[in-house]
Amino acid sequence: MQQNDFDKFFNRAHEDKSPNFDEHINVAVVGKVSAGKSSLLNAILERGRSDPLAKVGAHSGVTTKITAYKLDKHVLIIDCPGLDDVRAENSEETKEFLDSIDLGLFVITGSADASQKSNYDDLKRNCKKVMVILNKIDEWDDLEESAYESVVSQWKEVLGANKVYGTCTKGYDPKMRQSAPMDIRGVDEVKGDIFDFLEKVGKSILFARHLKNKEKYAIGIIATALAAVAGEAFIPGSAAYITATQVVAITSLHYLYTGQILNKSSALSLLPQFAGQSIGMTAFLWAKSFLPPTLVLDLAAMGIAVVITFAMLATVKWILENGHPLEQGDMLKDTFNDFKKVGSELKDMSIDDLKNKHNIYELIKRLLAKQ
Ligand SMILES: Nc1nc2c(ncn2[C@@H]2O[C@H](COP(=O)(O)OP(=O)(O)O)[C@@H](O)[C@H]2O)c(=O)[nH]1
Ligand SMILES: [Mg+2]
Repeated sequence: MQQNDFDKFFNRAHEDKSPNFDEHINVAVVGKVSAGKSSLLNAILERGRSDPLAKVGAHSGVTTKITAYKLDKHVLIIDCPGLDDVRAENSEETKEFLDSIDLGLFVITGSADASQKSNYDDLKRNCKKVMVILNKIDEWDDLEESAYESVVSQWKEVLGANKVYGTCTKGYDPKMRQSAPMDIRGVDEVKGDIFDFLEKVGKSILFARHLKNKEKYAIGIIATALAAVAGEAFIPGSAAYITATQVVAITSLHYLYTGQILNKSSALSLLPQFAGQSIGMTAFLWAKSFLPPTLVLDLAAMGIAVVITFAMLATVKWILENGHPLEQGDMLKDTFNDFKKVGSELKDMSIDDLKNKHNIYELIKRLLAKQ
């Protein structure tokens, strides 16, 4: 394979795989005052009592009915009793928001209330996806299990919803005793489904960046890349495809930890540095140095490509997590060599094992903890 072919394959694959960092996510959190919308938002974003994003509990009669949280220029969350309150604002920004709401979180509490149906329908009409969340499930803690189950089915019936998530998000009210425990339940399931949805529309990374704990998402990026590399080893142009996978994963990790978009050529120029050969070596020569120059790889080369990709991405994750700049060649090289040893057991894995998302996730987590 020649440099020209490599570039051609690489550029095409890079374009296919790269997330669109210019996208926007709009989220509407809708529910009555005091339903726990602010608390839920804090819990979803993994905030603690001491660093909430949304102020909990304080409701003065004069505050406006809507609160907007602009997490960055890509992510806007609006918290309100109903979309009509957003319409009433009637600004350029609210119009844009209303025209493209990705996700609606409809927050309810207590026993079923048919008067909420029109609000819910309005939300459904205006969002790509709506999730109904019954908050304050601790209200049923002392009752028979069936009491909670029947309230859930009543809510489903009055709203015409097929799923109701149950959550508890108690603990963010500054009026609470310092020693009172946080009581967070059901939020992981909500978060998981939010991410599945955002993944489908290619926007999950824009949201993940705002989580306090980025480890899980970072491991997901590495797992996806390793499965891709294993599959790409046997297709024509494999070295270029594998390089594109590596570059996209590096760019994604970089965005997750820093919020900055690393451009393609900067990411490409990092690759040879893992081998400590930064001067004059192109990504093409780097790929050739560990992959045979044929168009199609063999099984042994696949194992090497997987280990090297793991070591590279684990290194990038480690460096970013620890707040170091990526440009430090010596640090890249030393950390890369450490992770190459740690990752050597990946060499003997079958493609099927590498493509089993759950297993590979657990394995990567274990390997990362070894370092
Ligand atoms: N018992 C209980 N109280 C909660 C729960 N979630 C929030 N709260 C409390 O409900 C009150 C209103 O919460 P807040 O998040 O400000 O609601 P919002 O007006 O919808 O934003 C606060 O005192 C919260 O501490 C919960 O799951 N259970
Ligand atoms: Mg609130």
